[in-house]
Amino acid sequence: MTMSAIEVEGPDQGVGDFVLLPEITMDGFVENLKLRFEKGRVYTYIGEVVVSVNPYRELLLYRPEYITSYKGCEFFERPPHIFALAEAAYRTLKQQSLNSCIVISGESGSGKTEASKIILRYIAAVTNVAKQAEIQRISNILIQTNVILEAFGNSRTNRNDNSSRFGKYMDLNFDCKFDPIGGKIQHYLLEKSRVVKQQLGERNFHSFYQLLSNKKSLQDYGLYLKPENYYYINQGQCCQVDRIDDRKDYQQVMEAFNIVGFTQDEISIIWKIIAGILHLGNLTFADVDGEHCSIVRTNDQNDPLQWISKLLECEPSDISSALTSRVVAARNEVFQTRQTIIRAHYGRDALSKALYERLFEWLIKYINKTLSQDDSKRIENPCIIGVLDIYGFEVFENNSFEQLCINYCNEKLQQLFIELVLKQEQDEYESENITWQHIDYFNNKIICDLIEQPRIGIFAYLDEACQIVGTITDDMFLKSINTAFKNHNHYSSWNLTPGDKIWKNIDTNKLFLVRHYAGDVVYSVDGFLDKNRDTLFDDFKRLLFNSRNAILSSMWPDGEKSITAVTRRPLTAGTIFRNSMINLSNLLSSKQPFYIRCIKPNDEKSPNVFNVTRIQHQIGYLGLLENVRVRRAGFCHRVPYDRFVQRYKIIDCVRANLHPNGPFNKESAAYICIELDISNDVVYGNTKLFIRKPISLFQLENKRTEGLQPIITMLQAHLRSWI
Ligand code: AOV
Ligand code: MG
Repeated sequence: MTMSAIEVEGPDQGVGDFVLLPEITMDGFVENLKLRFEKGRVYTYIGEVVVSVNPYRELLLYRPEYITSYKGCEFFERPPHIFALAEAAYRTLKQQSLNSCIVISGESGSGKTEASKIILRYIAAVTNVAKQAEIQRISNILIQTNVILEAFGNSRTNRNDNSSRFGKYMDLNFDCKFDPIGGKIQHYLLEKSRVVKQQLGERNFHSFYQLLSNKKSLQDYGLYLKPENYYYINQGQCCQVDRIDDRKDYQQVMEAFNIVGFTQDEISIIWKIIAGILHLGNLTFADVDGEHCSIVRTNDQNDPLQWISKLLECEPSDISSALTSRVVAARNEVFQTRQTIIRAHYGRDALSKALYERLFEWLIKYINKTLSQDDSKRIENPCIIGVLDIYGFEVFENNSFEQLCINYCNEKLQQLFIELVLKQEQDEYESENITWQHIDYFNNKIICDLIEQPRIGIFAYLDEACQIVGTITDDMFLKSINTAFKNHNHYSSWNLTPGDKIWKNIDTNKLFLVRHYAGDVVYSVDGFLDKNRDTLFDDFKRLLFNSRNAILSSMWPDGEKSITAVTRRPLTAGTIFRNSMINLSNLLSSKQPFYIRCIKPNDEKSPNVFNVTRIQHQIGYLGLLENVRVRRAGFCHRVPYDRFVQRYKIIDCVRANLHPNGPFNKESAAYICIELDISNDVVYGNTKLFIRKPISLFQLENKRTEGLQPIITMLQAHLRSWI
């Protein structure tokens, strides 16, 4: 491929920056997006924001020659691309010594995770000019960690075949030569309920199916049954998915484990835990006398208890008593109480979820250790680019506590976008000494408040309900929020009216609705209290701490403590999540932000369908039209003087006011503007030239092309004479 083939972006491909649209209307916006989508131009700018439409097919846009062509370039110098944004974030670091962050948002399946990987690939490719082995190692690990985290943290949902079920913020650290020297991953709330329960059409985490696809080792794990026969992975009735090759993915994960540096023992216990969880799902209980229960043994090669014991290296009797009884401490005495069959099943699921969660956390910790800087060469304050890839806004048939957290997280990001994009504009106009005009748009702070406010938000009511001693049910919590938010514009209690769709398995008396920025979501309150309390019985902690496997035992250090009455109430899941979101907002605000706004073109995962209604909805709630208006209200384009003169000097050189070698300053820029008669449309800031109307930018670009034409013709003639 030649460079020119990469460069070309003709007029039939729409405008590369929405600010260049003659008029800012929804129709115009969608038409431009569609035109570009059809031509495989899936990226378009709004100033420095990248709007990305999921192509749902492999594009040739990410090859090494593309990477090279974006290196060292300004945004507008090349066709819109995520590479340009990664380059800008990287340059911010290099030239202005500012830490930056890239915030990727958009609903589930819109392409956030793919975008984050494209960024990593770009950074890995443009750094390490000196080809140092250690820097190469770090770059490889950064890329390979994604393979591992996706296997254990992603899953097929009804929205996305590879849906992130945890939030991820990754700090990339750079040294004084701006090469990557390490990183740190922060994760947010893994949707662990998926380990034991999946909706129809959905799967458990990929890791389970990957393990089962590796036929060679199934004997070692006692996994003799077909995938459809394991309860923890068959509820969605789709163990096999067309677009997922579990076998190939398993091999990639194994390769990634090796590259990151996991030992054989570590790899072995990881898969043993996964297999152990599969067996736990098939372990059932028999009622003894209405009050007590016992584990059902099958006495054949599939006996779950025997395999759990073997894989987790715990005594069968210890597993049995942890699952069928509970040790309780009260008033300086220790009792053992027997569990009913319902409580035992509940305990089994709690144990499986916790095993998986601890494994996931251990993986992240392990990866962070590998990514942390070598103590001998530690740099105190490395430069940082943060990349945020979080679960997207989602609505399912049944939405629970996890969806409330996920959608709240998206509210927080939207709020940050509103504040920072506006603030940035204002700051820039201020620092450049320019006056500007305010644009109105919907501020979703009211919805964030509804959910997160101390004492009077939904999470606070939930915590309050969890703290009440005695029997308190999900319904009682629902009543309390129905009363509290009776008059809130973004909340409504949900009363069934004739004609409403009644979903299977959902108790319609347990619903409430939140009017999110991205649409209405009906939540079922069923299980809210339990998920928020997130209690894990000490019996399980002790059981796993006492495992003979040292690695597994190290995941359960809290199982070591002796049996005592609980004195302090641990923080609830909702509060932990809320706090982590507030911290995340603060962290992102402290860095120079860059945005990728992802759009999902259709719900069929098709490369050919551009569903206008769905897209209009996303443009609407992402506030993209307002974003363009804000960007244009003042100025459609701003550029530092040196860059401006470099690019457009050809226009004035003809008149010889300007020497080709500069100076590249405000005065030279003014010559060009006078020559083109656009002086009335520009404002001279302290360091940058601000252009108001897109037409002036067009004029500049046209004149530049005109000016270049004689040179190109001359060069072509010259070349011909050589052939
Ligand atoms: P998400 O991260 O935004 O959803 P993904 O990044 O997982 O979405 O994208 C969903 C699927 O769309 C991918 O698995 C690819 O098949 C396809 N896709 C996305 N971007 C591209 C691209 N640039 N080129 C080719 N295919 C792409 V979620 O994690 O569910 O919120 O929670
Ligand atoms: Mg994702």
